[in-house]
Amino acid sequence: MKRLFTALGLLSVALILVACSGSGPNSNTGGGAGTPAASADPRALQIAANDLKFSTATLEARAGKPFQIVFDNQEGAPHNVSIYKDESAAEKILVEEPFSGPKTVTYQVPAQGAGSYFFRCDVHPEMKGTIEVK
Ligand SMILES: [Cu+2]
Repeated sequence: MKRLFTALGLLSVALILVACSGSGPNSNTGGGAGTPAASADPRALQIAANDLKFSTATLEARAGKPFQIVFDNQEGAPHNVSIYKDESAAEKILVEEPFSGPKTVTYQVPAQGAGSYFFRCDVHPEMKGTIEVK
């Protein structure tokens, strides 16, 4: 029985070590709120929402490579960052559930070809911008 407790003790130490080693040099991803599995890529695109506005209207990503968007919703109003082929929003590239802040969520965006893409908050369509992929 004593051996079992020792094993459990070692296991919890291991879990704590794993939990602590998760945060890399990028400290911009909030206090462990968002998605637990995704460790933030240092090249991840950064965008925030506050006062019903995005912090930027232009994002840039590399063509042919999956990329991440770290979205920091700083207010209680629900927002998302949805990506569409163009402003008609007819062709979806990434559409995730809007969420209320303050909270940071990291989106995983599949690789895209070079071009100019449209993003918006689906709740507030006047919150919008362009992702340049090149
Ligand atoms: Cu919104």
